[in-house]
Amino acid sequence: MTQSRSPLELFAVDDLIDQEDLDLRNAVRQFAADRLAPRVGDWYEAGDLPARELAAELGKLGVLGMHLEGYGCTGASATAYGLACLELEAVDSGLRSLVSVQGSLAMFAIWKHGSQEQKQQWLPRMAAGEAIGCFGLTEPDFGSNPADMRTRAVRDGDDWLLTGTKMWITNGSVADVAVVWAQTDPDQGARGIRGFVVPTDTPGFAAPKITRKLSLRASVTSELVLDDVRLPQSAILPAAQGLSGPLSCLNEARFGIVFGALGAARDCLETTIRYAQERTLFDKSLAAYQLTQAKIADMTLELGKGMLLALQLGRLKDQGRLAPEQISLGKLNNVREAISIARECRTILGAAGITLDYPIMRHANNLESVLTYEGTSEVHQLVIGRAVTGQAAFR
Ligand code: TGC
Ligand code: FAD
Repeated sequence: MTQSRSPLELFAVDDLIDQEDLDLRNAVRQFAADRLAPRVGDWYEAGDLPARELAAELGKLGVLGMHLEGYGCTGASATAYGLACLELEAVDSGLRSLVSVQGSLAMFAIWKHGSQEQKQQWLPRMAAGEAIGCFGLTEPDFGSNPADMRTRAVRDGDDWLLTGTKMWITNGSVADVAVVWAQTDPDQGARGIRGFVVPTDTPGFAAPKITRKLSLRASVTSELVLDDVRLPQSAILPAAQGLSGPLSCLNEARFGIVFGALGAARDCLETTIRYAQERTLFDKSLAAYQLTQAKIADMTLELGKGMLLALQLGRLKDQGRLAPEQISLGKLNNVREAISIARECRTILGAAGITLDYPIMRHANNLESVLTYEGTSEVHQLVIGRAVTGQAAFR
């Protein structure tokens, strides 16, 4: 028997990463191993997690809005942010989601499109994990097609009245602040879809938790019900006009998923290799069968290729050159391959693979959500299709 090497070591991917980014990655990896991995199975089984306690710890670690500058944010590179997502999702996609929604969706929306007052009021507390944010774009009838959303903001004197329902909103029931997207009437001085910063204790706002989920169970998912929520003019995000406002935030979160999904895949594959080495079947180790090795070799290849793609997208983002359709390449490929790796790993574990004693089926179930949120695989195929054919086929 020769010495075994981990799949990503084989690609020497760490050679492509700056030392500063590696240091941040290693700090998140250590935190994940010490504070998250031992507890995540219980959170998953319970269908809940201590979001407030975790937000405070993640804030201390410096990963909330870590790729943003100023307002108490770490100001790390995009690549470091991606690597942090990878380490968190190696524990559970729900934990990466908590961080993605806080930093890339709620904080980024305020950081990029907000007023100075909104930034000062929310960003330092959100970076520290003292305030939790959520991002309400999806509605019951408008997921892939947010352009036709029904939530409306209408003028009432100097105020806005917000009415509608948002669906599948991560962190909704535990949030202190919701960034909510709504249609506005052009006659009322605003243009199309606009974003609003809504403190969740505003009368008329409710966020019932969605239960009975079989995926992303270590994550809070909610409905947002807005019933004539009265907001001052200062609640509108001044710099976001039209659908490009929310879509610009999705770019950030999708980028994190490009790396994050590989974390889930890495955990599945490393767990499976260890299991196969220890499991004896018929008269030898499961890892010593050619059929097992063919599976492991193919998965190693896809994990490494996904990582090279993620690092290339990270490099482009750090250079300010990353286009949305390039993010779609990464989100489509890496989530699709991660779910395929999780399912293949499950076969190698046999019955043991279906339990919470191993992370594999938990990852596989989570990746069903990851495949759907932040743009379904089909939406990303259509984005890539439009980029290479020049023809939009969404409608
Ligand atoms: P389309 O006509 O293509 O574009 C409308 C306007 O938006 C601009 N734009 C973008 N801007 C920034 N980033 C992008 N990625 C952009 N894509 C388009 C575009 O230039 C245009 O601007 P303007 O100024 O000309 O008005 O829009 P469309 O209605 O045809 O839709 C295109 C489509 C289908 C790609 C888009 O609607 C889409 O991406 N749908 C998927 C929705 C989605 O991903 N929702 C995610 C909700 S959040 C979530 O899931 C959180 S999960 C928790 C977690 O992250 O962990
Ligand atoms: P639909 O849009 O109804 O799509 C159904 C199917 O039709 C999919 O296979 C889709 O690919 C396909 N389809 C759609 N359009 C086309 C087309 N043109 N051609 C061919 N096929 C098409 N949203 C938020 O705003 N904030 C959040 O924090 C958030 N968190 C989430 C957390 C979880 C756990 C989940 C599961 C979802 C979350 N979402 C959130 C919602 C998520 O973004 C949507 O579920 C997603 O955008 C897809 O919308 P939908 O579920 O309505 O599916």
